[in-house]
Amino acid sequence: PRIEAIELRRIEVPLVRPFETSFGRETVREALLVRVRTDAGDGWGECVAGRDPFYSSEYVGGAASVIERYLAPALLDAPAAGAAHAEPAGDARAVGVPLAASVAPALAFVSGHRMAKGAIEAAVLDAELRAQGRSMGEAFGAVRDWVDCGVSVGISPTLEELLDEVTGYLEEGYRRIKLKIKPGWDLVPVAAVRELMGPGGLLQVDANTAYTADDIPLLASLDPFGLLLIEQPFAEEDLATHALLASACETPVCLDESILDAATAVDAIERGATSVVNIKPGRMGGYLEALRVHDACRALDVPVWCGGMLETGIGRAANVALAALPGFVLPGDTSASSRYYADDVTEPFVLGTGEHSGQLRVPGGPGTGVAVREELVREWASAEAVVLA
Ligand code: OSB
Ligand code: MG
Repeated sequence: PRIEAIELRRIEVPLVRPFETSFGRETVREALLVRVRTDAGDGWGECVAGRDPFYSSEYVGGAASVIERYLAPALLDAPAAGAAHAEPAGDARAVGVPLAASVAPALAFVSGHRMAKGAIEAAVLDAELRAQGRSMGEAFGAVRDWVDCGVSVGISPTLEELLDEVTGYLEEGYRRIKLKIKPGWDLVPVAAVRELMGPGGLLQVDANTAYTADDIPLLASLDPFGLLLIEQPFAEEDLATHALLASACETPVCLDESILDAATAVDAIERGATSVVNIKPGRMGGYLEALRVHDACRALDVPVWCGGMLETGIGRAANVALAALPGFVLPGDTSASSRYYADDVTEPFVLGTGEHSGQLRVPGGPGTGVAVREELVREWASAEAVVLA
């Protein structure tokens, strides 16, 4: 197939409750959706950048701009896949998606902007797989039909509200709780939630870079709470302090922001800075690089889990497919749509019941396997659609 047009659609979707992290508080998800039109049909992708450059240097306005000015023109001017851009060698699972595999090499001339690149690649992958009648799970190498789901719980105004929120999620069936922490909101909420869950409940924390090396003793004092992992306590660039913490505490250290691609994942593992990896495809430039990170971690026996960025159903569908790979041995931040949104731009993801309580089913239809409700994309638009052709 050939890419004929790339459309940028910005939407605002209200969150069912504010989501507060060490870097800010959001009440609305400002999402950037990308629709790719090919001669073999359309595909949708979701950019994981936030409204502001706080979690990452990328943000929605910057991603839209770099796509409009650099990325889309490069793809629209490129010859059909297979001609100029051969499929990268040695990448077993990209076989069969030559157009999607041609995207990253064609965009490599732009430095960084992985979230923007990843959104385009996801849309191309969706279009290409739909044209082939193959699901993302099948293309990625899924080994299960249902994935274990955790939930990421924001910083609360009070301990009481936190415990109410966590209680609700446990009643819904979530298999793991992740607490957002920051200096001043760490030991006390962790102790309270551990008490609520009992010793066997799966519990982990995410600091989103809010701590410094001076906090190593404090973070090590979380050890008695039996956490699954501590996610990204220090700055994105600072592998050394993560390695210091790892040698000073029992709780596994897990990197999120620092993992830019398979090479940085392997480097961080070899340096002892991470012993578990949060895989967020959007942060790594797309699902094909996420597969490489998965494979590299698996080869090193490092467990991975699927992160999330408050995705709408478009990004969620692809994340759930990815989380069905064998190396994803911990529950992901792949929560049901209702944890975020009263209404979604696709059919909602709903937790299973019975033996599938706390799980989401991997979509089986072609591409992402979900349908985009275009009337909602129009209704929720926060900017004019941009069509690049
Ligand atoms: O650090 O994992 C993170 C959301 C936005 C930005 C960063 C993060 C998060 C989450 C939410 O933790 C995960 C989810 O989508 O449920
Ligand atoms: Mg994180």
